[in-house]
Amino acid sequence: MTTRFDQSPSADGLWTGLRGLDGQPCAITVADGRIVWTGAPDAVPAAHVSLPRHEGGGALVTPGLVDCHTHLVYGGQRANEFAMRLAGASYEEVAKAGGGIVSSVRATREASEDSLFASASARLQSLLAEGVCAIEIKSGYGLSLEHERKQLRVARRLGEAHGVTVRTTFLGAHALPPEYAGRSQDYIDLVCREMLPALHAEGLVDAVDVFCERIAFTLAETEQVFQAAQALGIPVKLHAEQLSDMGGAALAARYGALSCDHIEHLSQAGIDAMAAAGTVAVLLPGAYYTLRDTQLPPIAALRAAGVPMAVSTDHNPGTSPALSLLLMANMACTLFRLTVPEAIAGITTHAARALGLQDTHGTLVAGRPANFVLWKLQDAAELAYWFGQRPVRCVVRQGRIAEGAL
Ligand code: DI6
Ligand code: FE
Repeated sequence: MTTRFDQSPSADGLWTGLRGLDGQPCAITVADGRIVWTGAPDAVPAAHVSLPRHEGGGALVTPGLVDCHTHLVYGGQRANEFAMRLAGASYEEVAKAGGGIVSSVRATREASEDSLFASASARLQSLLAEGVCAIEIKSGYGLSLEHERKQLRVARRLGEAHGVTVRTTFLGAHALPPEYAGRSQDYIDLVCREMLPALHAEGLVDAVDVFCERIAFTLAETEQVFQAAQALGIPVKLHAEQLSDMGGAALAARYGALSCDHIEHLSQAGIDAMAAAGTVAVLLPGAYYTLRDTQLPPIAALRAAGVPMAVSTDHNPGTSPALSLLLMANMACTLFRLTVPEAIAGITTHAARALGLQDTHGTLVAGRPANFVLWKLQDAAELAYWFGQRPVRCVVRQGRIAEGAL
């Protein structure tokens, strides 16, 4: 399939006239799509001096951004629920009234694979144009083998077509499908015994997630899914303590989870367990904002415990219809009081770690695939300062100048 990405120019050569996040001048050499050297402009290896030049003109450079928590593939949209909430209904009341996740399940089941690909492609393009070079995409709006497979296949196709690293997460335990009403255990058995093994065998599952919440699945059900994942050697992560403290984070940490996400109601015990397990805290200010939540995640305690904090869009049609990771960085600072360096690490280094991609993404290091962004900005703080604009000059993704130009 011919795509715009395939036609983008190679980024191979010597990139000069750059400034790093520390404000210091720097240069990068790219060969065969990989970073082969990075350092000070006066230390460029002699062998690189004659390579084709890409002159940055003093542009700020950062690693490619990483959006580590999205539900990007779904049918329809849910602006009607936005209106219901404006009229006073809570997220839980909307869900109980037949809206919520289950209404996206209906629309996703009705949609063809190609139409899901087309709608998710358009959304993905917004994120890519802002510098995203790796993204997690969850299933969870199919809730049957056939329809979860369809979502995950679309996620894989998006990665190939757009030249972006996609990590797929199986979120079969997102909500109880209507045909299993009152039979939660039967559905969890289906998830563990049929759906997960089949999708894993098809190479569609990079990680497994559960929505552990009083409106979704219990701690015991969550553990059953984790056991099934562990038996197949698949890493886990968790939608934990968003609306209440269920003890999910401590459970996830016991299973060596990559991340616990949302965590507004996270307890100190949960924080300690995450710190000990090296589990990343994924902060989702878009959902906090949309739901007009008032319970702040325990940022100071996470910081004190040394838990790495990532920031993500949580893009989904119900609680976070957000398509700007920089806006999320801004909100993480304004709403959650992250420092600017924390917010930048949250959408690069720590986000990569939340996906198990810490050895290939999220930092500018020789030997890694060339994923970096040149910004029309003077100061690193501007990354989290502006909102509603796209200050990208160009994006090098998978070794190509994929967005913008010099
Ligand atoms: N947490 C979320 O943020 C989304 N799912 C979840 O478990 C919300 C999904 C939706 O409302 O469609
Ligand atoms: Fe989510």
